[in-house]
Amino acid sequence: MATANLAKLMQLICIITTLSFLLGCGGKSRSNRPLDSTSVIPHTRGEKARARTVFVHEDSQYDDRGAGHYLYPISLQNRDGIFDLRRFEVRNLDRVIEFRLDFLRPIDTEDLISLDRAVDPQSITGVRTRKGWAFQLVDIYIDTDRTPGSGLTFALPGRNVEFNYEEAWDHAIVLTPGPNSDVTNYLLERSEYRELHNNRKRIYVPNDVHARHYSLVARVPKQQIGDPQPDWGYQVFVMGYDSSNTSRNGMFNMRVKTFPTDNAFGGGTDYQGNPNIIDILSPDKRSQYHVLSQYRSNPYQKDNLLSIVPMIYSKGKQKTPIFREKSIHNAAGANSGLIDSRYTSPVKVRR
Ligand SMILES: [Ca+2]
Ligand SMILES: [Ca+2]
Repeated sequence: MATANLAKLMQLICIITTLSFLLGCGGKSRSNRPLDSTSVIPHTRGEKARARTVFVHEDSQYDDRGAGHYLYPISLQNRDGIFDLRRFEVRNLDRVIEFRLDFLRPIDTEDLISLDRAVDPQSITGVRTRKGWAFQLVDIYIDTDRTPGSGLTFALPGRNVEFNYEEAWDHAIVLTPGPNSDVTNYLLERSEYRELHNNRKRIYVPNDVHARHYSLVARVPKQQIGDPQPDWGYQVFVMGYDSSNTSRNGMFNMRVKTFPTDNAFGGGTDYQGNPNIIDILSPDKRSQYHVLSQYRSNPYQKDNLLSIVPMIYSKGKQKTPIFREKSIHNAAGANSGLIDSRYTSPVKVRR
């Protein structure tokens, strides 16, 4: 009798398991997509009820081409999409602000590219992937006070872009797959970037950063940057990581040159003027290519003009930012071929 009951029970468990498995599977296509906004990552579960999204930006797909024609490094050409940001979300938790970046392709947790080993023999030991990802370097810039001229208008070294005076950033967060101390030491030791050195407290390299299947998730204590407000502006740069780039104009970003190499993107120039950024927050592909291609790159660095990248603001919660004509399109009209005077007036070259 007891055996018969047990058999029935086992049968019931089997049916329930099968049903829940079938209901849980949303088909093949879902498994290829990044987690959606309702997904709960394990370490936020306890705080889910209090979690509050203060900013969301859905970025274009297939715009991991920087200024429009950038090509992946030869060593990463079979990993198309790993630098393509799909979604950026900022959440206000109890004592921390959480930044979540979803990419088009899964995050590589191991650095298996032989090139990287050649560049950095230490990577064989797993040093570079100890945080769970290998190839993406990310800057997040935040304008917290919305006060023209308050904050910094230059980007971190090697990014080769600037911000508008009206949209100067107050805080930057750097997500590096390498040791945090590499960045903090760089900021501390490179006194030739005097303004950057003096403002190094504005730049935060979080310890609490994790790679998920398609995402990088970083948490920053509010005491570092304050309580997030709905009118804060954000910009995100997705770059390749190059542990060896600590040159005069470089801070662990992979360079974009004329032709791709194993350790550089292609589609830029062999000088120092083109942005070394592969994806930014942009209303669409076209506006991104337009913004990032407003540069002049010369053998003589003083003649260079850097692209000016707009901040993205969202007054309401969870709204895709409005297309901001004045900042993003050139004033003369996108099709005229003329460059907005903002881009051609002299720009101070900051070293
Ligand atoms: Ca994108
Ligand atoms: Ca973009």
